[in-house]
Amino acid sequence: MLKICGSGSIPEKHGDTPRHRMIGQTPRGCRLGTGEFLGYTDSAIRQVRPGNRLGNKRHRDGLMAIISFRSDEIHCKIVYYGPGRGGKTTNLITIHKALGDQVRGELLSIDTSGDRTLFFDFLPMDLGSIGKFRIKISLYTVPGQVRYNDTRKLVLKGVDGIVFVADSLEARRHNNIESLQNLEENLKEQGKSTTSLPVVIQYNKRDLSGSKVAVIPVEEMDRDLNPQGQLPCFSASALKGDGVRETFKKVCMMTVVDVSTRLLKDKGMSLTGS
Ligand SMILES: Nc1nc2c(ncn2[C@@H]2O[C@H](COP(=O)(O)OP(=O)(O)O)[C@@H](O)[C@H]2O)c(=O)[nH]1
Ligand SMILES: [Mg+2]
Repeated sequence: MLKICGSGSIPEKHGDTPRHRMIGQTPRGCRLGTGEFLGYTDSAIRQVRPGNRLGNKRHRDGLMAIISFRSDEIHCKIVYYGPGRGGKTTNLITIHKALGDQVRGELLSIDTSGDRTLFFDFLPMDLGSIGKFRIKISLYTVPGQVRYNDTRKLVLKGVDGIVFVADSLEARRHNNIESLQNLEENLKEQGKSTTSLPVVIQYNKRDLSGSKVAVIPVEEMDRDLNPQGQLPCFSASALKGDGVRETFKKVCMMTVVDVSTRLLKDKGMSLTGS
């Protein structure tokens, strides 16, 4: 269900940092993990306290596509979901690096008992606006390991669009299937499903096909994860940057169209711009 907010914590202008300051201070000695190999340093990924942002009213209530009249923004939430070690963080870091300073917010991290949830906001300049409202998109990753399901549920609250990052390694086949089932179960608790939301599937680590490690053929991944063929799928190598942009562009487009369609129905607004 859509909710319109009279005011909110979204900064008046992009580039302001009050929201990030509200969340917490940069901790000393925060560890980086996979960011390191992509050239991200401690200062580029800021760690914030768990609970503050993820536990705010919007996420608790599971509301979708927040509208802030104060900042004239419609806020959409896209979550990168999938098995642990599949490449979600690599996707997010690659996207963050590719976006210009003018449109992207700071890359933030919440440490959730050993694994991290990364997120940042950005203004997609090429997706136009809805009525007088600018569109703002937040990208999130979830921790993939089975034991972090509570965090995944929290991150999924209020989701407007999903990228399911599947691991092409044969050894991870079962983890892909299990993670997709887990996504359906968690969405069901919010009264949603992968058929009611914009969902894009990414077959990641395709750079490993032809190498010594066994890789699942794309057709088999289709049979496992997209048997009806109704979801858009992209082959990718997040490590090399291949397919990351295409996946990201598709989910943004689908999400903005879906949100604007719902708004149009509810409030008589329309999507304008290019
Ligand atoms: N060969 C290859 N390795 C990748 C690719 N994407 C991610 N990785 C590696 O897989 C590991 C897990 O990646 P990460 O992004 O942390 O996965 P996450 O747990 O889903 O966030 C890291 O060592 C990455 O370097 C890819 O496209 N190809
Ligand atoms: Mg990760």
